[in-house]
Amino acid sequence: MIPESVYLHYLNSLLDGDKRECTQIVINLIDSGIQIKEIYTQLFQRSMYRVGQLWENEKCSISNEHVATRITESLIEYVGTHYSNCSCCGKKAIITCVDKEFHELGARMVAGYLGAHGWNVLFVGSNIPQKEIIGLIKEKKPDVIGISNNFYVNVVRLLKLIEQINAEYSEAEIIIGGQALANGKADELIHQKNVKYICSLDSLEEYLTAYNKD
Ligand code: B12
Repeated sequence: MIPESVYLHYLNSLLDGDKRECTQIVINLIDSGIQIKEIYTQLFQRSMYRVGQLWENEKCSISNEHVATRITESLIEYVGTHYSNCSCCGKKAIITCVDKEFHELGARMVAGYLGAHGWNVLFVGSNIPQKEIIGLIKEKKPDVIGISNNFYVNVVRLLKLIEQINAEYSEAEIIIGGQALANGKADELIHQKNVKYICSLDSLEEYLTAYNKD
């Protein structure tokens, strides 16, 4: 558990755009044995959700939000590399965002978390044309495909992408996540057997435990 005082210190440093201080806080947490999931969710996700609220209420400018995003992006990579498990478990995942989706921090975290569990991860990121994703899937033949969708307008693109993946490469399991699918939306819209909605890193941990048992 990350202490509230550490979270608040991190949040203030993030809002100040102080990357050096944010990095030092993260290094201290790693040194004190805090694990990747806690740092990703209790520090990075929580602070970015807070940045979002401040931005909505016009208490944080667009440029401050962009700086916070950039700092978070690089620290997700830093922590992911630190915890990266070099003994590969033999499984491969492609983690991407749906076309026209610019939010990619959640997908980055999923990629980092899988990397820490020995998965070979190809992180594609945001705003990639659907045909490119399909091409990569057919080339790399992953065991699992992860798709992130935060902006509700892109849900239709997500449904089309799932349909096309299943038409062209039905061997993979598809995991989907992101805020556009929260509050029951995923259950309402997704009915394919090989598609699972995963709302958090806790759920991803459960998914991996079940996956390893099969
Ligand atoms: C940073 C940010 C941006 C940045 C993104 C930069 C980047 N490189 O990622 C920029 C400035 C580009 C942006 C743009 C926009 N944004 Co914005 N943004 C945010 C903000 C503040 C933080 C997002 C974030 O990184 N969160 C932290 C991550 C870690 O959380 P997460 O994505 O939820 O991921 C977790 C889970 O959802 C899950 N998960 C996510 N993906 C996946 C994938 C898989 C496979 C799995 C298993 C799990 C999983 O696991 C993650 C870890 O727990 C949010 C506020 C918020 N509440 O999040 C708004 C927010 C997401 N944005 C929003 C909006 C509306 C927009 C814009 C339309 C604004 C505008 N008017 O232009 C555009 C849309 C652009 C587009 N086409 O996508 C809304 C979305 C509402 C909705 N559901 O549709 C939010 C919620 C703000 C709000 N409350 O209104 N945004």
